[in-house]
Amino acid sequence: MALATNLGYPRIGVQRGLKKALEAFWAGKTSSNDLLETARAIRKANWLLQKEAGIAHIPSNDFSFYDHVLDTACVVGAIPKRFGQVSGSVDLQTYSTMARGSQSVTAMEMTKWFDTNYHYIVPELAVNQDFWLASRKPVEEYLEAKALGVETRPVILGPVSFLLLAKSQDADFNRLTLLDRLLPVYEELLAELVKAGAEWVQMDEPCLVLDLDAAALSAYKKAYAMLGGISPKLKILLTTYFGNLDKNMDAVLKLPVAGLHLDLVRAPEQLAKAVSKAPAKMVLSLGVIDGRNIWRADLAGALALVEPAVKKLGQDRVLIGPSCSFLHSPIDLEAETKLDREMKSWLAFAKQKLGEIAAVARAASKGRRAVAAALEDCRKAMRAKKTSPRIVNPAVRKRLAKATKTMAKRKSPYAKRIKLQNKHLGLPHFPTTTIGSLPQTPEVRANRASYKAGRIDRAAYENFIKEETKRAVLWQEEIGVDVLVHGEFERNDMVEYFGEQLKGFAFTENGWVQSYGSRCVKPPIIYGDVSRPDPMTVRWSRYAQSLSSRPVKGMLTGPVTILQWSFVRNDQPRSTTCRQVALAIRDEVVDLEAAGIKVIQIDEPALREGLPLRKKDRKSYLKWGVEAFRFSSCGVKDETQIHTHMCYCEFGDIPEAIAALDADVISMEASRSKMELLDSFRKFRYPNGIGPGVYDIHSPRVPSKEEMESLLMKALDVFNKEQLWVNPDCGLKTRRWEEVRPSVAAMVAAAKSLRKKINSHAGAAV
Ligand code: 39S
Ligand code: ZN
Repeated sequence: MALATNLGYPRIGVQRGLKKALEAFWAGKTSSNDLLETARAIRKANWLLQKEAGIAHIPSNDFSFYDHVLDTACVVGAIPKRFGQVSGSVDLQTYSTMARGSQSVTAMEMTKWFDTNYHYIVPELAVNQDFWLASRKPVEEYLEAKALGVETRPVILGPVSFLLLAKSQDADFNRLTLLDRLLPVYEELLAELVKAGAEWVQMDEPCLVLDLDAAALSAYKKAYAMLGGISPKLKILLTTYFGNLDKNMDAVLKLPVAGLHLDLVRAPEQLAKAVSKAPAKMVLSLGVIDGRNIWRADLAGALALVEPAVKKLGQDRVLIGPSCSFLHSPIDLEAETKLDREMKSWLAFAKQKLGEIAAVARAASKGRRAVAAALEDCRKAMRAKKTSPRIVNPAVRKRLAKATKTMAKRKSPYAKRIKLQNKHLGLPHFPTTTIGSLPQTPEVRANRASYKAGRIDRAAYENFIKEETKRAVLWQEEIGVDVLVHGEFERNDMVEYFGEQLKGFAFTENGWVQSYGSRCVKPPIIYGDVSRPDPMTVRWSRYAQSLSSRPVKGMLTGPVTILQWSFVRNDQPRSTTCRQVALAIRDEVVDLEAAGIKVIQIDEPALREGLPLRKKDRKSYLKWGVEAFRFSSCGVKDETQIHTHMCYCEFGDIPEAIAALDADVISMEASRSKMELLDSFRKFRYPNGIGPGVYDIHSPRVPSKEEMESLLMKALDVFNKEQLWVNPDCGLKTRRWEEVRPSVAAMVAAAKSLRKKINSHAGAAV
């Protein structure tokens, strides 16, 4: 039999139960026992559901309270010293502090998990890092499932990917040199799993889809030579996802592992080679159901891949699974009550995808006739979608065909624009601003929920939002911020809000996906050609600007980010969809300018995240991505100042692309990594205005004026004083006013103090 397998199931719980339990625990409203209980219930429900769906290899240890990379660091005892001496398992309090920081310690860094919108906690490793088996979470969860009558395959982030995804705490050293110290801990863990009865262990090594050098490949060889030989009873499934093994394939097929998982949604072309070269006995796990998107699978297409592999290898050497963990997929389509039937017939969420896996596995074992009804149903839905009039909009296509290169260029170069803007705006040196959003308090959310549920009418809701906005604008004026924001109280999310107003988008009620820790997003679904029937933000921006004589920024999300944070149609190139979104945003930008908005920010935090994992694919992505941003931003006069914002990524490798956006000002995440960002800008002279974030908004800690001033001094080593802006790392929607008020006030004080210092040094080179 070709068995059905899964690599990971969403852990947030159907009604985001984990989020609610975590936040209640952090707020001191519940005990750690309450939280543990919720977690146990989620795991149980997930295991039983998968068993019910006919999945033979069910994952365990795919659960995490915050992040699975942080969990791995806790398992191998890589707990940075500032979180105190830990003698056993890290308790939930310490674990939370590692992830989120506290008033006295800074959090660990967080960054994007490959090219997804999921963020992982970056392990910090010292040159002489000690590792030890500090937590037995994988063993405990394996036994927990077993006690429920579910045999599982524990999932563990593999040692080489763990090291490659970590960062060096000390002066830069090669993290792979720590492999010899790390492997004994993995050995001990695997031995305990074998003892507990585990037959298979899933070792995730997603770094195998990256461009790797010889040193990394030899680390893989060493690691799996050791782990593969632990026990004749243990079978390792080496899991790769998000891309093609490509040149790494030959080395991987030589590793002494029992099975290899391939992502055949992203890279179906790698299957033929794997099938022909896999050593006798190696099991291939075929990832044919998309874990990253919500479209219903083309079952016949999946079978066309699977059948030749089964023929060559035999059923017993084939597993059928998702392309990657369902961590990135919403949970259950059945929970959607507002999507129409036709739309639902095009979609599948995690739960439905389990059914697809089971169907493909069944057909692979028993022949297509065993799933004839499912195949026929699927074929009908796909044919209907292909010819549906909801998808094509001729006007959008015509406009796109006519778009010209000059539409992607500002009228004058930056040097000329900035003079006009300075006159137009009259800002001091080191102007202060915030990224856009202000606290989305429970009260704001509750009001929106009431409005959506029809408990209050539109007028009542809008009055409430108006009052919030007014209070926010006046507060910013009072503490002396130079370029104000309206606070975005009317928005649920920076992508969903636009998706709801654009044509060609559908949105869900419950399609939550974990973004980081307790934070979730509900990505909209782009199913058809995109257009903007009406202005989306002009009314709120105009209102906010009417409250102040200082500039209030118009706030938009850029086309690449809207694309990256949505579920995107798979029937045309991403670049085409992105250009359609870009033209819709362009219309909004032009309308904001006409409404008297002088500064317009178009956020592109996901530009770096969307960067292809392989170097050879990057140039073309950056070309269309940068062009899309410019399409959206270049419809304005020279006097209008365009800002953009980026966060939570390593930007070091794309400074040219960032400069090519030609935004007048960019604000960037920089403080959690202590302005590491500056190094890349030392090498590359960034020409336009720039605000490297001076404080970490993902932590409840209130920063001091002094520390922000010293970060700004550091920044002045690299940028000149005409260029430098002062702002936090990111938007403030996840923070509480109690934290935001003193933080932003201290930030403004830091800028003022710097102005004084620099002016008293007038004439001296700064
Ligand atoms: N990706 C996206 N799409 N958006 C982003 O802002 C970011 N930022 C970066 C990177 N990726 C992103 C960091 N990631 C959140 C999510 C992701 C983040 C940062 C923050 C976040 O705050 N998410 C909220 C959360 O998890 C949900 C936001 C939302 O959609 O809590 N809120 C809705 C709204 O405000 C629904 C709110 C809600 O939970 O309308 N309502 C309650 C319910 O449905 C009822 C309301 C109540 O009574 O409280 O149960
Ligand atoms: Zn940000």
